[in-house]
Amino acid sequence: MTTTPDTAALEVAERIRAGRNFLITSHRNPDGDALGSGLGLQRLIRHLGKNARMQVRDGFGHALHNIPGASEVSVTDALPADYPNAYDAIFTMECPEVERTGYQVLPGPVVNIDHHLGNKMYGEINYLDLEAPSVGEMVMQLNRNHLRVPIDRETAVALYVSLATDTGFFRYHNTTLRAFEAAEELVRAGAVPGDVSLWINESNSRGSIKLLGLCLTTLDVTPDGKIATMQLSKAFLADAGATPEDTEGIVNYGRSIDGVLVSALLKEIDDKTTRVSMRAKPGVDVQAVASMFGGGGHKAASGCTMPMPLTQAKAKLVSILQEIV
Ligand SMILES: [Mn+2]
Repeated sequence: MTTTPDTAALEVAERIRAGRNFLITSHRNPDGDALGSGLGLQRLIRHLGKNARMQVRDGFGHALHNIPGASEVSVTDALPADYPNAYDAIFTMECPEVERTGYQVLPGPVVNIDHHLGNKMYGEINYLDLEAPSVGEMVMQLNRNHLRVPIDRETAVALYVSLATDTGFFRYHNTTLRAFEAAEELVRAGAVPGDVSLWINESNSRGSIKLLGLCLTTLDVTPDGKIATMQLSKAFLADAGATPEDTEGIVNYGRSIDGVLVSALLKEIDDKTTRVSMRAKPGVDVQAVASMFGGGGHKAASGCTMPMPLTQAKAKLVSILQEIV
């Protein structure tokens, strides 16, 4: 029997209706979709008179603190002591592998909600929809078809953040009719796109812009013009007065160059470990490259950790990328 996204959504709705106490989490280094989808779901569950709260393993930048409910999200290393017994479900938003949560959620009543290719289906319920522009939009489908809670302004803003950030503010190829239909519903419910854009796109920290400047000085494009790499050595963070969250988005600058098909940012973790973020234009699948090193993501945006120093990782990565572009 094949499970369609909507039959899985029905199972999720039944689980919510039957229960009363829920935990919500997402991946490490949570982004706009992680937090927006989780906080949107939290508000819908609370509207049904049930308890839901969100916790994540890592902190997040001040822009995302503008999402309604973000100040209530607990950033903590461990699940509550009463997990799993006291909970009817834990929702793992946007996590293709269970390890991405940074928590020991298994064994437990896990509801896996995600739109990434290659999701490992580790949940008791796996609500997966590869066509969804964002996981927040999947929460909207769950609500529209099954929960039927009126979406208030705060919920709309949280879900709009998920949609806008995952589509690159309606620029990427996941900016489908579905994405605009979701946007229409959220704007009708009170989300103000200009406000969200101001606090996401135009409230960078000084450290993040200084860090971007340092990384841009390392920009290297292969002779064929197709692969751009940048490096982020450990010293850059201190020199720029930046935090780890300030590295977000830097990799996109390489992809924005005319003719470049793949951009990679190589981050020095220590002298034996390099973290790689990759972004691709359509036609190139960086997820396939990330998976060679145990990483994941999707075709256009993926990441992995390479067990070697930065310089060696760069040479190895470029040679692999040259074979696929
Ligand atoms: Mn997403």
